[in-house]
Amino acid sequence: MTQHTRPADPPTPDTFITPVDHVFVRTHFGKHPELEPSDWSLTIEGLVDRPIELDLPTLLSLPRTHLTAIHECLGNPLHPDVPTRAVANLEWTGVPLSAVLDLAGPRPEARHVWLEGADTGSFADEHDIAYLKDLPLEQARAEVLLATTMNGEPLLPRHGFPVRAVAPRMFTTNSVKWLTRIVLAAERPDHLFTTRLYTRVHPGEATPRPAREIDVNSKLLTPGHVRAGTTELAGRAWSYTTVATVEVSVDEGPWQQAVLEPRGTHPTWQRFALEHHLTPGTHRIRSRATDSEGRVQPPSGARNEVHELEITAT
Ligand SMILES: Nc1nc2c(c(=O)[nH]1)N[C@H]1C(S)=C(S)[C@@H](COP(=O)(O)O)O[C@H]1N2
Ligand SMILES: [Mo]
Repeated sequence: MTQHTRPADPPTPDTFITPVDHVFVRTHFGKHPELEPSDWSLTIEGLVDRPIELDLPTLLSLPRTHLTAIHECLGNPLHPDVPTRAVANLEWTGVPLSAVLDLAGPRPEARHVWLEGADTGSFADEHDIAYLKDLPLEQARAEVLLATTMNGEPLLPRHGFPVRAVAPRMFTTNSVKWLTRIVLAAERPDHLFTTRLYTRVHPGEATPRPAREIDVNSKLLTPGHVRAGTTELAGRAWSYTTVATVEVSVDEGPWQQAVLEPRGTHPTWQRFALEHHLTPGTHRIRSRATDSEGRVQPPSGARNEVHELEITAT
């Protein structure tokens, strides 16, 4: 997977919306399609009463809604347990997927929505494949947007212009860019990106599950150099649900409860901060979030393990 070197962090821990030029970019096939708005169309087919092909003006004539949501890459699907913390918090405008599905009329046997992008290529020794993902129909109906703007601007080509799916509260692998085809089906598609990669065996379970709902996680965003004395150790925490507490530990010291910003109705990240007196020298800072369902970041060995940062106070 091409991992562009664009910084994934916002400029400061106070930044709520990540500026577009700080948003990470992921493309499995190493290049992104340049789609002309006049050539773009979206087909909705499969188990529907009325298969349709929508052009962009028709899509844009439908009512649009706003969403602010965390945007988090699972990481390299070949190494799903390695922490990467590629994360952003973004504002989207788009047409609810449910409105577009209603135009086609899913049949009662339809259980899954397949979302396919216009990009094709090779990945993990498979060739000439498309980028395809799927979601349970009910979940897709409830939450997914067909987004046309990011942070109030038309999507950039690298982020899926002219239309991408946004599946809030799920790993961003599910948010298919350059969306051109939707299929309603009774079954999940058997495909590299649906059943072979992007699946995880959860602790205590035997069968892998698709990587959808994001984990509880946090990221310290304090700069690497700070002034010695009382300073604020701050960052952002997020989860599939609301984050309930964040604790910070300095130099193996006890976990101390940070001040945590409440979350609004949208599935965004939350700011946390702890005031601490730092002596001159190097310090090891760690953060650990717990969500409202009691899920806690594990100490190690997981993609959402406790975040650790070394900072120098002078
Ligand atoms: N069509 C298509 N959609 C895609 C991908 C892709 O390679 N092709 N990558 C997915 C992955 S793994 C991630 S993390 C996000 C990245 O979105 P971004 O590049 O806009 O940040 O796009 C997702 N949607
Ligand atoms: Mo990703």
